[in-house]
Amino acid sequence: MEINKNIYENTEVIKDYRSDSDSEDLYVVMKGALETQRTRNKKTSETNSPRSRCYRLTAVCLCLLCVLLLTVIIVLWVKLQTTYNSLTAERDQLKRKADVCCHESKEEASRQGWRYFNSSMYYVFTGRKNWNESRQDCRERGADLVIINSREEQEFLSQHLGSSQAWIGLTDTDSEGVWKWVDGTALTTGYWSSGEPNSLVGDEDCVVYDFGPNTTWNWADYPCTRNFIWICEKTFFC
Ligand code: 2F8
Ligand code: CA
Repeated sequence: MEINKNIYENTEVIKDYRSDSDSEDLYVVMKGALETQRTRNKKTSETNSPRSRCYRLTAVCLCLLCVLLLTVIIVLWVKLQTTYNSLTAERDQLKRKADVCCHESKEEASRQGWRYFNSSMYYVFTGRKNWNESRQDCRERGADLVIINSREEQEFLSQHLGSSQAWIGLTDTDSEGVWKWVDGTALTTGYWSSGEPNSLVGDEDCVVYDFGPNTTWNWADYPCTRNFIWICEKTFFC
């Protein structure tokens, strides 16, 4: 500050005693230098004020916080990615194991005489049982009484499986006239024999498939307590 003051005073002196163009130039240069110095001094005092120190501190803190947050995010992302990768690998391995197991079960069922059609395997069991006992037997074999979802399936059964009347997984026990499959789905297309269902002897709540000459329209309702052979179906997802 003292130096600036001197410069300024000297400048004034030079101004007073200027006599030619050189001293005029010197006066301009020194005045300019003085102004520059003044501006610098002002800036320095502003930068060193408590408020600006506080701003700087806040900015540094914010920067550190950002870096910290970024680090946390990166660490979490890497951890998440690692977990995702290991879970995916585990899932793929389980899928492969399940697939192998499924193929082995299919082969085993095939060796035992089950017939394959469109993701399912079928077997006609020739002991005679009522509808509930037949269903129970299927379930004990990891299957259920057959559910017929298409004309192809209906006709496949007649081509490949037996020559008698057999229980299928259709019943209206819960509500008379409302036919439901064993998986709880409603009957949409029925392949009833002519005149069926007729509840001829009173309560005929269960359905048989008649392995007769008609390979399509061959269902009839019968009392569930009657004994027939039965058709089980296992579905395979491999
Ligand atoms: O025993 C009941 C059963 O009797 C007949 O089949 C043998 C009836 N069929 C016809 O009348 C064509 C079934 O509808 C009936 O359930
Ligand atoms: Ca009937």
